[in-house]
Amino acid sequence: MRDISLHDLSLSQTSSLREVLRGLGSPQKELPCKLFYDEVGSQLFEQITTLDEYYPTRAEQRIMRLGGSEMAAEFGPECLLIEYGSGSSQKVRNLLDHLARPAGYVPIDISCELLEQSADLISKDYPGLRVMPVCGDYTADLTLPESLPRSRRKVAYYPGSTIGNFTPEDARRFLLRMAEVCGQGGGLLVGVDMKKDPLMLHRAYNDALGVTAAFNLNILARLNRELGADFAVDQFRHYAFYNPVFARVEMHLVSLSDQEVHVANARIHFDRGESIWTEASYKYNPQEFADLAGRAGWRVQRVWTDDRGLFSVQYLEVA
Ligand code: AVJ
Repeated sequence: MRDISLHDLSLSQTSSLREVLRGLGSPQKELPCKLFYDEVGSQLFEQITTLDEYYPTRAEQRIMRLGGSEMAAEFGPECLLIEYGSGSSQKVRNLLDHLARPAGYVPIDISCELLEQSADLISKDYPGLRVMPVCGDYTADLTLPESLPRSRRKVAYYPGSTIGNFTPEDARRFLLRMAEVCGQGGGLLVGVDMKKDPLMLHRAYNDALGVTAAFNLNILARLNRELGADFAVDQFRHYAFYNPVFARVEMHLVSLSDQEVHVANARIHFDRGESIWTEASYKYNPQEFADLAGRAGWRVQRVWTDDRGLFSVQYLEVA
């Protein structure tokens, strides 16, 4: 069963143009990482998840495969599952396989093409499940459909350690919003990447095949395609590193020359060596994440990790 029509959002129609110009106009230039996920970028990300160096996806998949039935038991029967950043909707299958009479599944994603395909596949594989895809930017004021099915519990599912893309303060605000959406008795299953050997982190964001570099650079190609910008993509270098002071991986695009770029009506100057900061990916140990979530009204009920302690999946309830 499939409800709801998808409204497409292209860059120029959204607040994103303003965000782009503000980001490129600030002293440390930056672009919001959600801009990675156009159709090309979403495909590149899917490729990243298959790379040898990119351990998070495999670690999380394994945790989900082994723990899915325990997680579903925590949710209880007749829950409504709301997935933030559902992408290809693969991980959620480990939950859907075990849920007792789920009230429905609401996948939310910014890539409408991918969302549409994935929702169709889920509907086909789980006949009888109500699937209500919502295409949009959940970091903005996205509203869920009003006619959500009645349920015993709303459970937000936020996999992939995407929560690490927020600063801790923004993550706290977002956790607070999810607590509001889920309400009293609500649940949250969240994937959180953990602190570890910085060399392992470095490799995960600097893969040998250069897929992560292509993913990062695609953001410039996208601005060229959708905003008529004129970035010389070969004049920028993918640069990613782990910053232990902030416990985050930073991804940048560094200008290889003094150059001018036009975006909409703006002219933007780059010095050689100047960077655009495109992504932060914060890493937490379990106690740090529990403290952060606690400040947003959530209490950690249970934590699953892989045998190497690389990644965690945590179940929380509104306190
Ligand atoms: C899926 C957003 C969590 O930060 O590791 C992968 C995205 N960036 N390689 C991450 C990403 C570079 C990924 N998230």
